[in-house]
Amino acid sequence: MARHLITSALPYINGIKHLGNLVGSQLPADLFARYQRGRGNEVMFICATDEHGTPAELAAAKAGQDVASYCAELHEKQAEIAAGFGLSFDHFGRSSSEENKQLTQHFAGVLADKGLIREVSENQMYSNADGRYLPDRYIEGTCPNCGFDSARGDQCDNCTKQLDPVDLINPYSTISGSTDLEMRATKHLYLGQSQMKNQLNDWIDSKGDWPVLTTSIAKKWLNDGDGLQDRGITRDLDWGVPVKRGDQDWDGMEGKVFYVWFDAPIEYIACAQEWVAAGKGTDWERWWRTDKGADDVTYTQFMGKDNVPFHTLSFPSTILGSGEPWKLVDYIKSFNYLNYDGGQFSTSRGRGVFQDQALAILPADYWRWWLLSHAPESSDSEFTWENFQQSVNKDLADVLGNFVSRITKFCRSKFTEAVPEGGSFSDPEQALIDDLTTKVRAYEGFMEAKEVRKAAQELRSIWVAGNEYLQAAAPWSTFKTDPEQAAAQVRLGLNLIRLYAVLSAPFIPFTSAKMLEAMGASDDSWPGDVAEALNALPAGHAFAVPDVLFAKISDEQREEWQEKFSGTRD
Ligand code: B3M
Ligand code: ZN
Repeated sequence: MARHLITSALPYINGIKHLGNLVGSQLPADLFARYQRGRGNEVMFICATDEHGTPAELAAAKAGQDVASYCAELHEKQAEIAAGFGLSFDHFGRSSSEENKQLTQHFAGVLADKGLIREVSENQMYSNADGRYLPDRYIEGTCPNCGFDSARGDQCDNCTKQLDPVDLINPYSTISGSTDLEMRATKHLYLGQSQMKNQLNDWIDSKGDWPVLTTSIAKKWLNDGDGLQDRGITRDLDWGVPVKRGDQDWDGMEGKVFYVWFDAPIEYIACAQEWVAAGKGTDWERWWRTDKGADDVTYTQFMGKDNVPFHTLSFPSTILGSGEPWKLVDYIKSFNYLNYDGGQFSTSRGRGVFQDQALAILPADYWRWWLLSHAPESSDSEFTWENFQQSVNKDLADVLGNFVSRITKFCRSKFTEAVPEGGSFSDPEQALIDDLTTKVRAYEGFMEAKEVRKAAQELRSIWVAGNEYLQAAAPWSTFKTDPEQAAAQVRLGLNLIRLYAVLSAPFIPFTSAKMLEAMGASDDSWPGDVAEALNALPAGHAFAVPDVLFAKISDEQREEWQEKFSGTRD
C-alpha cells in the first residue's frame, strides 16, 4: 500500500472564497486524495486556514471585529463550505494554532543556528497618516518588474514577483490611501535563500516530471536578474507568530511577528500535529519525518501559480536549510487562473460566483464536475454560464444521469427491481469490456499524473461508451424477440452503474454515493479486471431506481444567474 501526503494551498482567512480559489488548489487536491484512497492507498490530506498577516488584519478591521474572533468565525464558515463541496480533508487546521506557533519558532531557531537567518537594519515604509509601518498588503503601488499598477507590498499578482514594500513605485497606504510615507529605520530578520540557490536549483532540475508552469516560475526567480534574493521574514504587526529563537526571546525583535508566508507552509506540518491533538490519529511523524517512516511517503502539493515561488523556493529553503529530516515535497501541481464571464473574478467588486452562493443554487457535484473538467491547467480558463449549462446538461444529465435512469427504469418495468437472470455475453459485450479496459487504464494513468482535464475527458468517454452500447444493444427491442438476451444486456447495464459510481467518485462523490446506494452495492473497490467488476452484482441482486441524478439547467435559470452574479454581492 502506497502512502500519499497531499496538501492544498491554505486559503486566506479573509472571507468566503470564489470558485477560482476552489479549482486552483483544494478541489484538484481532493480529486487526487479521493482517487488514491479509492485505489486502496493510505492518504493524509491536509488543509487549513491561513490566518496571519495583513490579509487577516485588514479583513477583521473591515468587519469591525478583533482579529482572533474574526478568524475563529471565518474558519468555521470555511470549514462548513469545504464540507459542502465534499472536500475530504483528514484535518482542516488553523495556522494560528499553538502547534504552528511552536514549530515556526523552532524552525527560526534552527535556521538561525545554521547561519541562515541574519538581522538586517533597514528602512521600512512608515505612514504618517496611519501612525504605523505598512508591510505587505498595507501598501500598494506600481510593480517595478512589470508595471502593474496595484502590486502589493509582498508580491505582484500580475507577474508573481516577490516584492518588498520599499520596491514599489508610487506607493500608497491601503488603510488611508495616504501617500505621505517615509522610510524609517527598523530591524528585521532575513532568510538566507540566496545561500540555498545552488541546492534549490539542483533539486528543481531533478524534477523533470513537474508541470512546466511550476518549474518555469521557480527557474525564473532563481535565475533572472540578480538571482534568488534573501527574504524578510519578520513584520511590524501585532497579529502573528511572535518572533522567537526556539523558545528563547530574540534580542531586538520584541513586538514583531513572523511574516505570514514564513509560518503558513509550516502549518502543513503543524496541521498533522493538530490532527493528532484532535484525536484523529496518533502518529504525525510517520508522515513528516524521514527518520520516522516518512521516507516512503509520496508528497504532492496543489496550488495556484501565484503561490509557486513560496513553495519552490521559500519553504524548501526552510526545510532544506534546517538540516533536519523533514519530508520534502515530491511533486508540485500548479494551476493558472479561472476567469469569470469575460473578466476576472473579483472579491472586492463581488464579481463572479462565491463558494457559498454556488452551493445555494446547485449541488456540489455540478460545480465539481464543471470546475475539474475545465481546470486551468495549460492556460487560464473561463467560466461562462453557457458553457456551464452545456456541460451539466450534456455530460451529467444526458450522458451519465440518463444512462442510470434508463436502465434502472427499463429493468423495473420489464423484469423486477433485481438484476435479471439468463442469457450470456457475446461479441458486443466483449467489445465493450475491451474498450472499457483500455479507457479505465488510461483514466488511471491521467489520475496518477494529476492530469485533471484529461482524466475528466477519459471518464466522460467511459460514460459515453456505456451509452453507446445501450443504444446499439437496445434491450427494449431485444426484449420483444429474445428476453434472455435482453436480461444479459440489462445485467451488464446495471453493473455498469456500479462501476461508474466507483470510477466517478473522485469527481462527483455525492452522486457516486447515491448510485452505489441505489444499486445496493457494498463493494466499491477499484476495478482491477473490468470483466470481473462487471459481474459484481449477480442475478437476483436487488436495486432501487434512484431519483433523477442531475436536473438540467434551463435557459431561464441560466439567465437569472448570469444577471445575479454580474457585479454586486448582497
Ligand atoms: N494563503 C495564498 C492564497 O490563498 C496563501 C497560500 C498559503 S499556502 C501555505 O492564495
Ligand atoms: Zn509585476
